[in-house]
Amino acid sequence: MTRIFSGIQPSGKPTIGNYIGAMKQWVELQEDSPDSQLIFSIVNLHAITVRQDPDQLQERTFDMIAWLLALGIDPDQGNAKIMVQSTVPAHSELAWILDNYTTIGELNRMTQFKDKTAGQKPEGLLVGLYNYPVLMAADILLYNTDIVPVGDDQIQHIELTRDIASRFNNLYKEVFVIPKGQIVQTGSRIMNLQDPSKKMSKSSDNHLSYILLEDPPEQVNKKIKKAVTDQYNQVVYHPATQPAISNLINIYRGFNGDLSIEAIQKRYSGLGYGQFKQDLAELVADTLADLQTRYRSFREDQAMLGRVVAEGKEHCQQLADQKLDQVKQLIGLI
Ligand code: ATP
Ligand code: LTN
Repeated sequence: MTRIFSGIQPSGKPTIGNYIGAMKQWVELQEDSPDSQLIFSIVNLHAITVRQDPDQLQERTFDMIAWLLALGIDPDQGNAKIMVQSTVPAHSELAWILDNYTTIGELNRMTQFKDKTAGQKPEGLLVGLYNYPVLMAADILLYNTDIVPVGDDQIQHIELTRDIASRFNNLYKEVFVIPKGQIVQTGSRIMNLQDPSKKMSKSSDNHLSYILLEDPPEQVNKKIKKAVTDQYNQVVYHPATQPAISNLINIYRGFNGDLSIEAIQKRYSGLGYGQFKQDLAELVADTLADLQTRYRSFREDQAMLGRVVAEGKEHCQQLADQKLDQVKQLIGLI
């Protein structure tokens, strides 16, 4: 049986980057591999590596669960579970243990940390943000995970997880499964609509830089219309020389995978950016409108959301405690 684990931070509202790079893939995996065991975690302990408003963090945790349900993750169906990271203490406990099998040299190489702290004085940076990848390794390793479906920016963290796990296994015995990262073919890194050299991110300050899953059609239209483009006015896919239009093509494909890149280029040949942007806005807005209807009905059902949290906790605590006990025994902790 293949075990699949992934996570998303409740650090903001989910964007179409999260959807195309990660969440859509999760739903497909759930449907395509009925024999797999899947766990999707709302990683609220990761979210506190950046200061959060407590009430908002709680609300966003439930928002994120409702989004996963709206997209089609179905914990009642049996093979997929949704869990909130802070409800299973073994995540934090294993992270502390793995800290002692991870070097400062390894953490210094993490590009996400470097990007998130660029220009700040090292003295004031939080230890949690630095240590973030070790907690992620703990999340993954607790569940004998084989596959971790993520966006491209997380691959380096999964490589680190593999290194930590192998080091531990070599020192003691084969207690950890060595996981593999998995990214989607197109759209594994959706870029910022205002600056295609940066990743689209839900915690960006510029609301024109991202499209939220909850954005109404007017917002989607406005953001796509205002999205920066390249200078050629041709719908051509060439990420190196025409990154802005290539990003919009990736978004198009994220919402309609039936059209190949070639087919899109052909359809818009000679039409310029205007027509393409208009069609893209309509495609995105229509798809999101359907999802938003589903989202609202799940989000209103607080009793059901509470049940999902409780069941996820119960399922995961058992598995995680088993693994944690094995680890503790191996290193002499009682
Ligand atoms: P934050 O802005 O708070 O750092 P984020 O928007 O980058 O958050 P995460 O919660 O860190 O999102 O990521 C959840 C999943 O979504 C991860 O698998 C991540 O790789 C994926 N993801 C995030 N942003 C993008 C993007 N722009 N394109 C593709 N995948 C993405
Ligand atoms: N760091 C991830 C979120 C995350 C995660 C995980 C992803 C935390 N734990 C375990 C996959 C597996 C991010 O997207 N920023």
